[in-house]
Amino acid sequence: MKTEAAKYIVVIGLGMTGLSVVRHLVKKDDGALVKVIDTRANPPGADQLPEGVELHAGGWNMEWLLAADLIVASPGIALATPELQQAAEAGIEIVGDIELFARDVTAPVIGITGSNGKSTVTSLVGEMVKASGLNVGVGGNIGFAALDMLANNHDLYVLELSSFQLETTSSLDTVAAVFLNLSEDHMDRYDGMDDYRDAKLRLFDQTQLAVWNQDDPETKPSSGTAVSFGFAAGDYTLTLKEGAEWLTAKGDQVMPVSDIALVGRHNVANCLAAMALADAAGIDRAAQCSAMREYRGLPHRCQQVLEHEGVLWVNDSKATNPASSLAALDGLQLAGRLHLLVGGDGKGADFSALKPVLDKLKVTLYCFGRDRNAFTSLVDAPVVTETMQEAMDIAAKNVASGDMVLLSPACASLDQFTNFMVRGDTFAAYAKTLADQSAGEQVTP
Ligand code: UMA
Ligand code: ADP
Repeated sequence: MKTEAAKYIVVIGLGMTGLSVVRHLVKKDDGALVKVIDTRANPPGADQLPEGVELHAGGWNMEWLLAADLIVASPGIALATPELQQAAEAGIEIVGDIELFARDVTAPVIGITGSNGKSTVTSLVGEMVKASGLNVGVGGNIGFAALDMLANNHDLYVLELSSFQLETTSSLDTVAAVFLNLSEDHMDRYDGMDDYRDAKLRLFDQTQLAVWNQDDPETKPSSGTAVSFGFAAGDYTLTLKEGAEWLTAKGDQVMPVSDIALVGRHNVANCLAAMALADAAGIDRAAQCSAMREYRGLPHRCQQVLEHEGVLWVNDSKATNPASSLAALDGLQLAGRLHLLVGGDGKGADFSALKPVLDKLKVTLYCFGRDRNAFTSLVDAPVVTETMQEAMDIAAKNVASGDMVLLSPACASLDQFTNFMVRGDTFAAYAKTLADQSAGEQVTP
């Protein structure tokens, strides 16, 4: 029962975020009554709910919702959902997990958003802070709920923030925050690019230093203290030294680009952004350089998972929008043919930007998943299949030494997989199965 003193808090969505919110609220032990609603019939994490916390699954419970003093909504639930709109119109405050984090965090926070590169920059900055000897918490949209970090009392937090999380956040103070880039994504959740951009720009509202991308003017803040990064201009940029490109911070030539362990031009931009953030948090250059020399990146981002009979199998399952697939294809040089696997949940995106790059490559395009037909006009003679595995079966028969089979789907995975990690792991495992089969066929007369 709701009491006069206690707050009645309804958490919408279980999963990783909802569970972290419940754990946080229960731990506070301030008499709040906490209930959870999840529209899924079998929400993930139900078995881990602390005792005494009621769950309503498989639909909405408007009685609970409209009686709440505070609603904490998971990022997977759009604020435009009619039930949440009704609650907002009734004057009930709606926040997200990051807002709760912001209200309770006491150590400095670095915030990272953008359409692509968030996880890479978040983990790279985390490595830089670690190399400097500080106890760092790395979390948020990267896959570790922000509130779950608070109990560890870190010296500094590095938070990856999605536009969904920023929509429900209004008091996050950061020592530095970056908006890495803007490209089409999540058009099923936003009324166009301006709406999506505005959600991301909220990160700059209360930062001590806004870091933006000179090569993508849409990321520029309208006010406040700012620094920029960019290939040709900016406070963090590239300059030449004896014919070689160097990462250059505010005029200091810091490190040759060729020393960066991460591969790909987009990762040079990610390094420039990471340096700007690390500088703002007082991380010394030696620690920054040692992280950039060592850090090889996260799985599922252009990760080679197999080399078999001269064919490379590369898992870029995290390419969930057209710009991230473009980054994988940009400057790709192959002795043989590219077998590119695309498709899934297209989130309403326009894939035509891939065409000019595909035109330059010797490529066979395999289109799978729910939105496979959105890709078929990009090349002559696409291979169209229902599933990724069927596409891989056909690719395995088509490949020759020097070729690459690249999963860079430009789509979310949720139409056929639990998440992008499961899609990437499935790709890697099935590639090995196909390789074993072909090895078996060769020894069997
Ligand atoms: N859902 C329902 N009904 C509900 C609640 C959720 O149908 O009542 C569905 C949503 O439509 C969504 C899915 O369940 O598709 C997962 O949503 P969630 O809010 O339960 O997700 P969490 O498990 O809490 O994971 C979230 C982030 N997921 C999303 O924003 C969709 C994770 O980012 C993040 O790592 C985690 O919190 C910890 O902060 C994932 C992601 O895909 C990697 N993010 C998007 C992206 O990067 O493009 C934004
Ligand atoms: P995010 O967390 O924003 O999804 P990731 O670092 O996980 O970003 O990378 C997602 C995808 O985007 C991968 O395919 C990766 O190769 C690509 N990518 C990484 N950084 C950039 C960038 N700066 N610009 C474009 N694509 C990028």
